[in-house]
Amino acid sequence: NKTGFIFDLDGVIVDTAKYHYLAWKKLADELGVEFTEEDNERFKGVSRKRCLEILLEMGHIDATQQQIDAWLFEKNEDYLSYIDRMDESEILPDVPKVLDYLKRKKIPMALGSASKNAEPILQKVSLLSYFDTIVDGNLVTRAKPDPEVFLIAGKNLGVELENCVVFEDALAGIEAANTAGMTSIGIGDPAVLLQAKYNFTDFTQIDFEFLDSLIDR
Ligand code: G16
Ligand code: MG
Repeated sequence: NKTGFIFDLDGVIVDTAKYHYLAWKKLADELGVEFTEEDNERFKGVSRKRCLEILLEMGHIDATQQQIDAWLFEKNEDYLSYIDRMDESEILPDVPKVLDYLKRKKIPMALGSASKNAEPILQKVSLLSYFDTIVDGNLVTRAKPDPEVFLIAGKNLGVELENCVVFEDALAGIEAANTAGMTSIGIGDPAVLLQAKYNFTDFTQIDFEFLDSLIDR
């Protein structure tokens, strides 16, 4: 039975959350909305559009669609200015070790992200070639915890859903993977990612033996 691996982007492969935060913070300041790093936790894994909705709710701000589109554009332009400066040094610890190992074993791999900027980011950090399919915010209409992103990824990989393994750092992503009937692996705080089948603080905690146990089922 063929196994496939699906990786979330932000919080799993790179820490772009810090750049999302800076860009949202700038917009929040302009709008006079208080926005802390703790608030930013709620934005992880959530689509850009939904993030702005939450921000406007926080500030009790009503806006026209035209204003909303302008703010979404502005936030993204600011975010892209940070992305533009990214390089390999921003890959999270031991991610290449795991990607290399799976690639050598010819295991199909997908990216499953809510971001519309997933491809340029992977290109910036030189990891694009590892993935057989990129399923991102440009393809997906229903945000995590809806399983759509992972269902498309599994289909594109040609792997049965129960043979897909998902790495996720967000609670909504773990829920999405579980709903899809996939094996969920939480990357981050185990106290937060309670519903994950397995949990690791980061990829340095994952060894080849564990990866083999997922492959040979
Ligand atoms: C990422 C981030 C979210 C961000 C979303 C959309 O998701 O975690 O904070 O809001 O992408 O990003 P963009 O504005 O680039 O379309 P993931 O699924 O990679 O964790
Ligand atoms: Mg994430």
